[in-house]
Amino acid sequence: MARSDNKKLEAFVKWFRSATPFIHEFGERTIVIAFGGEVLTDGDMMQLAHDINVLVSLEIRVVLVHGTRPQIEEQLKQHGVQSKYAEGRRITDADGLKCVKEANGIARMEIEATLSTELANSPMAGADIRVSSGNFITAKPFGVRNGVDFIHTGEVRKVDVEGITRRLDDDEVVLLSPIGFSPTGDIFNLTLEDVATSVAIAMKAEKLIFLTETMGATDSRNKLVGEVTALQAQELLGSSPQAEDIRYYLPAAIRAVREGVKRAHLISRHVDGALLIELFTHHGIGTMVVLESPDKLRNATLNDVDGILALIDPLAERGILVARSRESIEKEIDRFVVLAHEDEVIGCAAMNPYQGEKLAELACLAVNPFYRDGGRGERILAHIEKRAKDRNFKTLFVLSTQTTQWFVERGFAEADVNALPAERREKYNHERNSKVYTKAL
Ligand code: 1C4
Repeated sequence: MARSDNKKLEAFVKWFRSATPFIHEFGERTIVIAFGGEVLTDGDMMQLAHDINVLVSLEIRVVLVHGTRPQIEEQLKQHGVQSKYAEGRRITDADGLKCVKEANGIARMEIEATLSTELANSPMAGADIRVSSGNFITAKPFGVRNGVDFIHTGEVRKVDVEGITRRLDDDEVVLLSPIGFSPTGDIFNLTLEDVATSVAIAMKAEKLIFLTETMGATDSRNKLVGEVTALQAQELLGSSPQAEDIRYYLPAAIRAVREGVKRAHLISRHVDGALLIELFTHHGIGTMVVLESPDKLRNATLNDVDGILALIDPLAERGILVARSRESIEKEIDRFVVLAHEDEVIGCAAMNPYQGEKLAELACLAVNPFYRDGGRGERILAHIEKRAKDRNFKTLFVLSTQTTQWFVERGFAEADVNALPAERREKYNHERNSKVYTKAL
């Protein structure tokens, strides 16, 4: 076997093992996956079916909600029906409703056909996915708003939790269309995000996932935002322009986590395997909305030593941090704080006290590259500053070779090596030639 093949196999084994905690976590939990009708028109449904098949094989309870925008547009065009919009919603009149019914029928049939694939020599071999659709959504009219009658455009009124639960208990995948029925037998055209969010909330889903056209929500500099609390997501909507579908999905994600869904994700449908990356790797892709940040800043314990080493060793190799042995960290563990993202150490720092001179050193400051630029470094710094102040230290100092500007921007000023406490001065590594910065507390 070629060496490169060996490497690929090693990587595969490593990845598979690292996915185990997620497989344990999501098994038998409910995940709602919402995707626009574009997945069908662009020919990406088979790719998505492969990933859904993986989830089903891991006994994850899957509810799919599909959109139909391009299918409805096509039907309207074919039937010469004019589209009318108000308040960002389609007004569905009698002719429009005929098109909505046809579009939903076509979309649903195509999805069911794809999920029924069992081709040998393909990831769907032996899949045997049973799909269940039905009248699980009760709807009410959107009504007359600002004088505009939305006629057959509606909103979710009730979700048949018991009915969906029974289907999921029977190991079926539930497929929902963005239409609902009223007790009077009327049909209403609903939005994909309303159905997906209402179902995720009603089913107390573990996750609500929207497959999006872009990578996710962006900040004011157009940079992808990885993880946000509901409050931060709300602020983003007010302060940063978002792609069109994100403008619909982000408020839906906020609503979902505020009403009990554990996490809501916005991930690109254009990345092959996006669903699997999001669910089975530590860092995922796209934007994740949570109610509160799972980051906890706390004193380190001996259980954190492996995590601290994993974080700082690569930085020490590059000369950014000073190398530290496991023993030295264990011995001085009381000086360390860690920022933990659930069980993963994603940031750390230590405070070295020089009691006599009332000076404290901020050392070993690091944040996992994936989590940078989210204010975490600043949060750790503020914590160490407070800790030093509470213990009556008058000045905080740092030694740095490559991060000097970061400290200057946070109130530190360059100082002479002589500003260091005598004990620290003796240990100063002249070969390293680090710069010294101080900040009065
Ligand atoms: N210079 C200037 N700005 C920087 C920067 C740098 N090297 N690195 C990041 N930034 C900027 C970002 O561009 C961003 O700017 P923006 O977009 O807000 O305008 C901002 O900082 C992000 O700030 P944040 O609050 O979101 O912070 P995080 O990204 O969460 O974390 C760290 C900032 C610097 C902690 C992070 O980038 C990191 O882990 N870097 C690698 C490790 C590092 O440089 N740590 C600082 C070490 S100095 C050593 C020791 O071992 O004790 C060496 C001792 C010796 O003898 O030399 C220390 C203290 O640990 N000393």
